[in-house]
Amino acid sequence: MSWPAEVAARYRAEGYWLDRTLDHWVAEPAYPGKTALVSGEHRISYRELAGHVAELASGLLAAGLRRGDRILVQLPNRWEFVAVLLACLRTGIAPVLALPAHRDNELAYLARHTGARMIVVPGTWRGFDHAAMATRIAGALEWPCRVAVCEDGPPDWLRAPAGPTERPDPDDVAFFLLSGGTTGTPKLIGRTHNDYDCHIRHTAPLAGIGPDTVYLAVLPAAHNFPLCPGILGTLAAGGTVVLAPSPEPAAAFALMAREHVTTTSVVPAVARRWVDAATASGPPAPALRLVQVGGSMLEPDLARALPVALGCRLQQVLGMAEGLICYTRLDDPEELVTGTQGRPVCPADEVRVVDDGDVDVPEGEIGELLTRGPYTTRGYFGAPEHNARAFTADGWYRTGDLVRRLPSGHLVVAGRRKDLINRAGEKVSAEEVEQLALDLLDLTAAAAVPLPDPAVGERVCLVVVPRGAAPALAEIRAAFLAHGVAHYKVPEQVEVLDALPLTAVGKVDKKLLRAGLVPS
Ligand code: OOB
Repeated sequence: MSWPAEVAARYRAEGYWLDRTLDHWVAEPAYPGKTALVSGEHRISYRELAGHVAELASGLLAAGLRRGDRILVQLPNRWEFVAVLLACLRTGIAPVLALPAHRDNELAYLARHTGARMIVVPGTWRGFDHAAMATRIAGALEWPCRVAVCEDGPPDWLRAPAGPTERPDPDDVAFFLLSGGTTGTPKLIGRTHNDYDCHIRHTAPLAGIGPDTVYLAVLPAAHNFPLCPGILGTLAAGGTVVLAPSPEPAAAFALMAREHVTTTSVVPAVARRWVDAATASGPPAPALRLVQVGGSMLEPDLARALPVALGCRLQQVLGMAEGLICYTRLDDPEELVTGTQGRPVCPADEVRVVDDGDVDVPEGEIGELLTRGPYTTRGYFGAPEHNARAFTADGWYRTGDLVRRLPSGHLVVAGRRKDLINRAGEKVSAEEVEQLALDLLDLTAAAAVPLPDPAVGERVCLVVVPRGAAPALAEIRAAFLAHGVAHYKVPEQVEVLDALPLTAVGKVDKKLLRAGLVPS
């Protein structure tokens, strides 16, 4: 699914799509000797980065991959992530950006669904053997799929002497992001060079990104939030990207002070820990100018406390891997910065707020946010049935978010219609957890619902109707983990009922379930 020809023509004519590839700056960087990446003890200049990218691009081709092929990339925040991503951008091989937290359950599905021809992983990371997992998954596929293990750099066989490569078309998919989905299986969003380049050009200036930016990538780099403008926007502008292995305050603050970090992006759960730590020990880094916060609801008290504790400005971000991004502006009055989730970043972003019948609600009233625009996808990869529900016939994406629009255009998130649990910014599909519970446990029914949690915002509560003896939480967790389910999706509380409450139309009444639950 892509933009209709007349819409694409308009985006080109109006300068939203420039018909260039996302790696346009790599081959001839503006500041070749300057540090592009800081990763552990590695400091990599733009010139060195260009060398790595050229060798990896040739290596991917020498391994038999071609433009249009798909590979899985599961790398933590290390320089190899950036180098492999840029090599893919050069060759038109589309990486599926998996999270380091994903396990067999998620990666095996992604490999199969995308026909992946290579899996790129770290060796052992945080005590988990990613190389063994990737080998298991690749071995179970009916087609050849190589495993590239990056241990202090990509493997030697993935490097070949730099040479000419076929260049992708700017309308090709640059990479696949995972949706914060609501369906039983994760959905993939193919972001094109043209759309993502537009996205970067419209966010970077609003976050003050320039050659003097030192950006700390502290959220998993495979997420849209740290990629744009974050990693890709900072590199395109000639700044420096510092890759942080963890958002843990002591380590992150030390890195911020040492590298004179100016800008970063975090989810509210991380913001809360940073504000608590900085309130005790003082602002982490004098150079810090801006902290972007998004991914889940930011409480107004935390929004007010953050600039004081961290000694910088706050920018609220309402974003989604599907496209639309809203920012509060650097010159917005304080009440908009603390009390709203910003307004769309691009003049061509279209926004509607509608009721159940898709009729626009009056300004200021709550409704579902629909959106369309030059960097908002028109459909998920290989999911025609889901696309028919998630998009209107004329291309609007149904975000599932309930919002109110102010006269200034700023949006205030008021809740959501979609059935997911937003755990510290990681989206967990209720349907996926329910299906796993039914498959792995002896149950007649299961419902996954969010429970308020002071540390992560919402956690996964599983309500079960057992067939026989009620399973204990430990048993449920063990079954999920043994099946290779990512840790953040594993239920953290269990409630046992004789039957699930139903609505008048016979659906599970999740509102009633949520209301009756007490966090333990
Ligand atoms: C970001 O992207 P996703 O794809 O993981 O999740 C999107 C969903 C939104 O539809 C909304 O439900 C929620 O996450 N969300 C927020 C929010 N920002 C995102 N809910 C409340 N307040 C906010 N500020 O989460 C994402 C992508 C790019 C930038 C920032 C966040």
